[in-house]
Amino acid sequence: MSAKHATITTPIYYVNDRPHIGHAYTTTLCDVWARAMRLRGQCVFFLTGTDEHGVKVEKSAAARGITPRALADENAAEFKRVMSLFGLSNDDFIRTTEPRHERQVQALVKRLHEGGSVYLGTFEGWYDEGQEEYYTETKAKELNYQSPMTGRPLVRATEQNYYFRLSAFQDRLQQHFADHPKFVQPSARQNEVLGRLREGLQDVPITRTNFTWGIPFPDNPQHVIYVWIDALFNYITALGLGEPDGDAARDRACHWPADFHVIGKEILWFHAVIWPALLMALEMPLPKRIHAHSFWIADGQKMSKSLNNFIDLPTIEGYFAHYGLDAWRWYMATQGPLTTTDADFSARHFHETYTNDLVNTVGNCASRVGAMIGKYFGGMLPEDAERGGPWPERCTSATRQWIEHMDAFELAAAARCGIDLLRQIDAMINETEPFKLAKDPANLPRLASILNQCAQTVRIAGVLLEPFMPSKMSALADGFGGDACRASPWEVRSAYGHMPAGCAVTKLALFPRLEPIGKLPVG
Ligand code: ME8
Repeated sequence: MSAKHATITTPIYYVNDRPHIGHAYTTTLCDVWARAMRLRGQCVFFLTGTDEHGVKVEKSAAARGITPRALADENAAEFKRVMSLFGLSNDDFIRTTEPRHERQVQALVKRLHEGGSVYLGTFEGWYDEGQEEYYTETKAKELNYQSPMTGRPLVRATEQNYYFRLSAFQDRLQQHFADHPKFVQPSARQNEVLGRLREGLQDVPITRTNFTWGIPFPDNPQHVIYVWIDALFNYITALGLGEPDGDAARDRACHWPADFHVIGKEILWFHAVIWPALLMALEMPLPKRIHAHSFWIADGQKMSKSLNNFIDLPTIEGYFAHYGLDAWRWYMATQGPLTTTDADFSARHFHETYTNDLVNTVGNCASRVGAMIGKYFGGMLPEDAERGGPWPERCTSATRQWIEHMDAFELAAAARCGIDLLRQIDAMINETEPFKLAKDPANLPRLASILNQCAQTVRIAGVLLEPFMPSKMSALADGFGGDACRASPWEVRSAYGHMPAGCAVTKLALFPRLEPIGKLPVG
């Protein structure tokens, strides 16, 4: 049987901005999921990249006196560097200025044009220059004719453009939402989209003539393909689907449809309505799910360029240096704005999470169990005459729930499955008091069973936590069974009792107790 395919994508990020916490967040979430699916033996394709065309890039480049391509090259390189700094395991990094992308976008747009879903016409509407987005009259009025992002007035704009016949897909989209109640998650977001969808859809312009930094419309190059249409196509151009006979498609077509497009809430409309309609027009399958998370905010305030309060790369690197990369990933995946509420990033909360979850629970549990096996059994896993007691069932159930949560992209809940096992182990140690049992040799068999059960369970918890903290959990796996256990396929690795009696168990110091980051001497 061939492995199940698992495909996940991040938005592709604008190169007119430096990488910041928002980009790190979405990409880390996808990375956790991708690692979880790889752990389960699935054939994963995890895609990220950069969105490099459009007026914003053209303007930022002009402001610096360089060409748009020079700006794009510089910032795309920076995004790539950051991805590797963060230990992100993406399988591809697509840039929209790459020939493979540009070629396919033209081919796809040509197909849409020839099929009648794209036509030439005149458009007039309320335009948000900062966001490069048109609004309907109703929406513009609601916004008081001001950009919701920049506050600048919307302008009345008229253009001859190519339009995408979005209005033709209203019924099919509504039907798709009705048939797939989890198409957009969280469900509150699906309702939002559906509400707006019911207001009716208008055709949307998909080309511009007011700038040149973009992909020319096939056979009419003074029209440039609108950056959003160009960008959305990345999800299939990376798989080669715009050239069905090409090499990329041969290897990668199996990865469509994607399981998840993970995005921030601000770009949901494009992903939940425009993108599916484009795919319908191309007669291609739709992605299975779109997960729109909320925002990191800082001290109760929206992070924005104008407030200059983004948690930027140097700040993030400060956290890496102090707490380590895995602690950062843990905080992102378990405390972030994964659902409908924004999450406040605070140094204090970070520190509390680090101390409670990682020092006091994961680190402490692994170190206690390793230390006792060292002390009472010379560092070798003792026999368990009780055959695991309640623990095999507890571990199986935790693993089953972990799988369900991962499949649903409930990452914080999946993380809890691992942490809860360790908390239960801690509780058992406190209850059974092995250090007291050890005083009487008659208790040796009982002591052996308890510590075997602890070790087996710690090892499984480590497996469940591995996608979140790959390097720390690799160290844990070294101490609990080593390569012999790690090299096994998922079914074996995730099974209770996989560590044989007699194998080495070592005491580990995974997460040192630290001072809060703010209390460090500066400089
Ligand atoms: O929108 N909290 O790119 P972009 C959490 N190029 N996530 C955040 C965030 C925050 N405060 N701020 C940004 C674009 N993000 C387009 C996308 S896709 C075909 C084209 C994350 O560079 C979040 O994932 O502005 C958001 O959707 C993305 O960064 C926007 O990145």
